[in-house]
Amino acid sequence: MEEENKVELYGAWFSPPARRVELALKAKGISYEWIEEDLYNKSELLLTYNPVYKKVPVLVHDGKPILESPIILEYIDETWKNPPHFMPDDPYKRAKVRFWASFFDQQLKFFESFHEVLKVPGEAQEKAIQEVQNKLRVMEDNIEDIFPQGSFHEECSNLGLLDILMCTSWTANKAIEEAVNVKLVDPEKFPKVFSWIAAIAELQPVKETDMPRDKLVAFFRSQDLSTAVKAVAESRVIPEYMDKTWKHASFLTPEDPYKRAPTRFWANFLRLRIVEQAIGVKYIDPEESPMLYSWVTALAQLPAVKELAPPPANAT
Ligand SMILES: N[C@@H](CCC(=O)N[C@@H](CS)C(=O)NCC(=O)O)C(=O)O
Repeated sequence: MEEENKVELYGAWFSPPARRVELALKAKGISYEWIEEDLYNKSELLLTYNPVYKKVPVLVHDGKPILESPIILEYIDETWKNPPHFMPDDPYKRAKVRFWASFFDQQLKFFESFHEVLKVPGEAQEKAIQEVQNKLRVMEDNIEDIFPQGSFHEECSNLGLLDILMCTSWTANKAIEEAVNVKLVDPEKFPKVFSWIAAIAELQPVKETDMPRDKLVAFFRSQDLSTAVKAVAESRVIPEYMDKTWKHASFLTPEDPYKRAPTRFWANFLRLRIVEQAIGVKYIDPEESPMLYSWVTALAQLPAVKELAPPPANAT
């Protein structure tokens, strides 16, 4: 028989959605067991509890799994009715909180869109930064809709659902800013958003559940594709140079310029596959593109390619 009121939280140390749930449990004074998942080698239990997304966080309460962090936060609020109350009583205010929570997760994507900035080099990175800032601008310009009195501090003393969403991505986002060396939540451009986050960050349960910043910076630096992609992309030039210089073993680029063009074009896919292996991010879906996937997978298995490929990503 299940132990009554047993609470388990499946999370990953670097996961802002998992931190949301941890902060909610801490703020309400609920005892729980944290179960660290290796997201590159997921446990059978995680896959059983969350067969749809196979993601953390999963809250297991008395043996019942609850999925998706905003839904988990509401579940916690409705099950443990002591303060802080994450949702307002008034249905209209509740609707507004849900509206902004949805904007936060579906549009601003406070963590994912920052993470996107890590994955792309050069102009694409500038575009990704611009996109994040356009969404932040929407929040900045509408902050009175979130806090009608315009007072964050007063409202922050009762940690609400939006506060939780905002502050649990903050340390990870700052770590990304540091790893990539860009300022995304610029206090001068977004003073209201910035001071909101700064006020929540001072609350005790927020401090207690904060993520290890240095470890995050190192983790994100190891994932910084803006430099990794550049290195691999430039490495495509070298085989062509070798081919042209030592002509006795020409195996890489066809002589015919027309044939050379597609070779260069498709070389990108091999590059992506190697990058996938290095950082554990999937670009080529084996179900959507089975032939392409099996070709690049076979190539990546060649001893010469294998020997030189970067080591696989390690999540822990
Ligand atoms: N919408 C989900 C997002 C959860 C999520 O993206 N979790 C990531 C860690 S930050 C994960 O488990 N990734 C594993 C994977 O994608 O395979 C939530 O809010 O709970």
